[in-house]
Amino acid sequence: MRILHTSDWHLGKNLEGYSRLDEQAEFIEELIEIIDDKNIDMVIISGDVYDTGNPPAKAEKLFYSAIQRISNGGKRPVLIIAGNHDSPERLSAPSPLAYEQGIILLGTPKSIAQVGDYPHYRIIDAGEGYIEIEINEEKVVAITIPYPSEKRLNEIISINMDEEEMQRSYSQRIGKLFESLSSKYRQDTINIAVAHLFMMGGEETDSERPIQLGGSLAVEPCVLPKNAQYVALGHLHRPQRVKGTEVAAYYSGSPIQYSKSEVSYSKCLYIVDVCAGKEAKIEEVYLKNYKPIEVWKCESLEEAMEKCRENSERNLWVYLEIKTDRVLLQSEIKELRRLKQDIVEILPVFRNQEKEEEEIENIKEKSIGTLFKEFYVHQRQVEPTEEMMELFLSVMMGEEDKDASEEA
Ligand SMILES: [Mn+2]
Repeated sequence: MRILHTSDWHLGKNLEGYSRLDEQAEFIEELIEIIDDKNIDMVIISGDVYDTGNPPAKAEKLFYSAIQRISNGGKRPVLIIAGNHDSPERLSAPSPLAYEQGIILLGTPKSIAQVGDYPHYRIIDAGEGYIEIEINEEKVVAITIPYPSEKRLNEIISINMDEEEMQRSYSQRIGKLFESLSSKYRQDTINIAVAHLFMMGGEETDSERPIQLGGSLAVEPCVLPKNAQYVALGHLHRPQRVKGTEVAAYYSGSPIQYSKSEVSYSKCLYIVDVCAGKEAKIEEVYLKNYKPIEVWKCESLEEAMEKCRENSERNLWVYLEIKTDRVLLQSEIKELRRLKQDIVEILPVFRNQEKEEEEIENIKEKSIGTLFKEFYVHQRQVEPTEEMMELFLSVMMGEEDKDASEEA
């Protein structure tokens, strides 16, 4: 069986208020091309379909048309779990209509898919956290863990636990869940897991939003089910294999650069060739960069203007940093924006500010005597006499003694 793994679409997400829907629609087109080209049997989306629990209508429309086209009338099942950005209820609301279409939407770790014979596939068995699907005479058992928030796992999180205990028990609880659910795996089935989790040691970016406020409830890689042939993860936006485990566990990452911290690597998805009892073969497929984000650091306003002019035809999002001695005029900002579309931020970097920051750094390293001498020279244009230096230092010492006695 050939499975395609993608996640973190974040449909409806903006960049500093600028819509990314056009790029998201381009991604869907490329995705469907890949799916057709590569004869994919099943598609997995590991959460964060939307950017918010209440997505804009255009984002929902894009999602519905995408999954309808992917599933091809139910011939190619699509398994979707909710991420920390999705509303589980809202994401899974179309379920009664979706099964016939080959679309399986699971909102929470407790969600149970609807067993049934559908026109082109079967859901043979399902329960909290697992599903067995038959597609083209092959059977897949998938452990499914849509984003397990603290609230959704609150039975093990007690108020009296300290942070370390809480962390341990969260990870352990997920481990227990994997352990008990993996009893559904069999010799004659393809055994996989689909989860939206933050695995310890994973590389983060600026666009994920912490999975838990006030400290991440990270999961240790050692708790992943040993006998899973592939674990399709969602949450981290950089594609990566989970380190610290033998299990083939991957984050597909987001299909689009969602912050300027993501500009240094390519986006991708994974194609997994897997059959019962054999090691999975995993292929990384790189996606186009539909509209790159670039950060331009310019030494002057003139350089910034020139750069805008040179790149006026390129389809980009631009963060502009300009070194300057003064505040930029509205007319100058307007001119920059006229020359180059889609400048998402103009950041003036004041030369004085740089200098001041440098000076503050220097001050920390100097003795009080040296600082006094420099100040004196600055004020009077002559160096202080030795007597004056001694007097200053003795006054300073006296002050320190006084401070010390007052504190006691
Ligand atoms: Mn995400």
